[in-house]
Amino acid sequence: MDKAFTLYGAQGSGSVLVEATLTLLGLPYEVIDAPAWEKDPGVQATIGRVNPMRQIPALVLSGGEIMTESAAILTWLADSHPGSGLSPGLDDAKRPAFLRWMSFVSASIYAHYWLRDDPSRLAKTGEAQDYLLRRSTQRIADCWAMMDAQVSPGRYILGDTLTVLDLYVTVVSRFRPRRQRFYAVAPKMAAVVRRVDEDPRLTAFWAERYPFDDGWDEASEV
Ligand SMILES: N[C@@H](CCC(=O)N[C@@H](CS)C(=O)NCC(=O)O)C(=O)O
Repeated sequence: MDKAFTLYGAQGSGSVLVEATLTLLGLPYEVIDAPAWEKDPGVQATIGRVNPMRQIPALVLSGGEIMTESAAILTWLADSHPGSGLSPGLDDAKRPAFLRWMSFVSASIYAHYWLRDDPSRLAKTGEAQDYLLRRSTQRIADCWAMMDAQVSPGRYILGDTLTVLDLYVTVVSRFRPRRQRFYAVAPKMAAVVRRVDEDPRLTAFWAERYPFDDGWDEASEV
């Protein structure tokens, strides 16, 4: 079968969000490996061809249109397959909360990783870079805590149906400072992400694209 989607991504990165969504939807896709944080000119040229921001994920649709921005990609994929339940519909009472938290994870948490992937972008000395990393780590933890205090999960964040918001939180909470820190500041969502980690539909997928290697959840200082 033709691959309807081409995804620029990398193992253990934000592209895993999109890959997990495509996997749950049963949609064919191919991944072009482009670990965008690497300075390698070949990698930079590869991702630069589809995303001038030189960031992943970047999704090329069957008609050639390019989508970047993880929250937009996930929302669009889920909305395009309403039978999947992966997003609340436009007239669903959970829709405002869905949009609110999708945007929140993107803007208030994931956006920090432009700095974190290369702190020299904003600070010159090692000391200043270390300071920025520590402060952004704290900010990320604070944002998770604020979100956790304002949601009332059932089996999943918005109730008892898995949505792409659950995938979003599950994957982004694995980025540094990693899960143990997340579990400490976001106890309600901790139960949800553990459930998504263990979803049998994704067992083989996680093993290949974001394996639970030794020490995968250990908290890091920065
Ligand atoms: N706003 C983007 C952020 C994407 C992002 O930060 N991707 C990281 C990888 S997880 C990246 O490409 N980092 C490389 C860089 O910024 O140089 C989105 O939501 O998709």
